[in-house]
Amino acid sequence: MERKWWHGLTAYQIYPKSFLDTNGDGIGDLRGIISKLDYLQELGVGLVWLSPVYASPLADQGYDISDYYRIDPRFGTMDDMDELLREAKRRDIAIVMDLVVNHCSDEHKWFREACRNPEGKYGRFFYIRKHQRGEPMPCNWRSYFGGSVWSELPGHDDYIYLHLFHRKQPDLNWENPEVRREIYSMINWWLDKGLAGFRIDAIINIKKALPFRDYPADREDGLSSVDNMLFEARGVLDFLNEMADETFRKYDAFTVGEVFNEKPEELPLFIGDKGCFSTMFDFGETVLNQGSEGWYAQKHVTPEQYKAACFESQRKTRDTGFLCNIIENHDEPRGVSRYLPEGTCAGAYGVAAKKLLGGVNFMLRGLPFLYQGQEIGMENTHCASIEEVDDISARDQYRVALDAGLSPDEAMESVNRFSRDNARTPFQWDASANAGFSAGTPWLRVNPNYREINLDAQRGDPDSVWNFYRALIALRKNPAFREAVVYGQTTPYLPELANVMAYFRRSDAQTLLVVGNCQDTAQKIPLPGTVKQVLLNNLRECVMEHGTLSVRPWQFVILEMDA
Ligand code: TEU
Ligand code: CA
Repeated sequence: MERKWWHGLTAYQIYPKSFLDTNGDGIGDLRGIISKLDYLQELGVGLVWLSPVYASPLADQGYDISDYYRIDPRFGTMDDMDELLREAKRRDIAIVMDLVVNHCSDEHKWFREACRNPEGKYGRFFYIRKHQRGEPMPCNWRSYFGGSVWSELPGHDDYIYLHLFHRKQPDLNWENPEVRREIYSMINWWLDKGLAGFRIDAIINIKKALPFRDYPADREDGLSSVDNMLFEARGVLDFLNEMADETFRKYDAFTVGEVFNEKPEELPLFIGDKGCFSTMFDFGETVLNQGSEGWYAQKHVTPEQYKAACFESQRKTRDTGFLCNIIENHDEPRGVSRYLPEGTCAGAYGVAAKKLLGGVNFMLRGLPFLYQGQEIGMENTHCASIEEVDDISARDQYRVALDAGLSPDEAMESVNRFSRDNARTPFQWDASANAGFSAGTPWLRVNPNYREINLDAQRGDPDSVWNFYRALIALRKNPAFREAVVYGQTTPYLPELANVMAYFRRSDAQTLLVVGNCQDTAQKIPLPGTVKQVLLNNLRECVMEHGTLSVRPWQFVILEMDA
């Protein structure tokens, strides 16, 4: 495997709207990010992904872009962006932005033109079809946010257009070379500015299985998941390689794809040495227990399932490349609320368990990607009724649950577990009003637990979640352990030992043993050799006698073994 400039870094996702508001309008902004670059440096971050800050009506919080060449005034100005790039560079932090090109906003000039003249040049930028009211739609696909993927073209009762996501996110027609050229020029414009690369949104969706056709209905609404279409679509890699040749490859840019539904044999084509992306996210754990029914039917993930999914991802990438290891992002609940057994965060072992989850994930081979607030152990929030929920996906899932016969309370329970709002509540900087996020009214309610969980309280506490993450990042950066921590292969150790997640990371010269005891009871674990030193421990002591490691509930250790 070829070595790349980004391999040894620790990456961090910023959701700008919720990071830090500097002008009191309740919305996080670029100036807020600039003012926290020293913080990110102190934490040890080497690469930052910014969720979208482009001009946008924010129907899907910026994933609906109305101008790719402008910064939304709510986030700041292009001068702020340039300053951010400059200041980040001074601190050795690479900045990557979101690339959202499966769709744009219905307020983008291309779509406005298409509405003016559906048969003209810009009509061909989208999937627009002639259609009489009452006729069946060209296909019965369900949009990711609920309802048909087809909506009436504004201003025309005899045309419809395709949107796999919200109706304010019309899909761009990648089959049209003019669309692709526009996208590539835009990408190069940003790379010329000094951007290090992109996180590439929903990219697998750009290739549609054509001609449009129905698939078997899989819910009460009579529609069919887009997954069925994606499974059949062929040729997405032709688009992606063309894009990489025209853009990223010329700049040695860093790219991370948001790819679900890849076919196993395609993995090297995505992230191998000649792959179209540098890397992509490991969603192996994210998709656990996801069925076609919806959130309400989704069961809690057990530690055993979690372990098996991690090891499977490690196995399938060992000769191919790096995936990005995550426990959460802006589309998911908080990792600690999701993967730790119910009640753990609030219980006696909460802090230890949060560190354990962070540790077992961070130490896997790949690029560790933290999401803002993860480093202080931020948790899910709670909404009493659907009116308090902002997330369009959660609102749709509430309906899905009601349609399936659940009571409003039960439906809210599933919304509270999975709502994207969980990750989007403002960053908890300190114990002052609004967690120090804003002097105004935050756009989304601050999690009321901010008085206990905030950065300020954790900074000076050597036993805090934050100081633990800092130690993990420092270990990854330490040249003495780089070969094992960054490049060492992962080998599961005693995988059959229930609720214990243990693995080796081995380089030619070193063997590290990572052990996490994912349960409320102590456990004795045979040691596979002599321990040279304890590199990291989420508790104060580490008991090792007669070839046995005795771990306490939720204890996590990294041991250096005699090679
Ligand atoms: O998410 C894509 C998304 O919704 C996935 O969950 C989807 O299931 C996948 O594409 C299937 O192939 C991204 C963003 O992260 C999210 O915030 C946006 O709402 C969405 O795209 C639309 O841009
Ligand atoms: Ca602001």
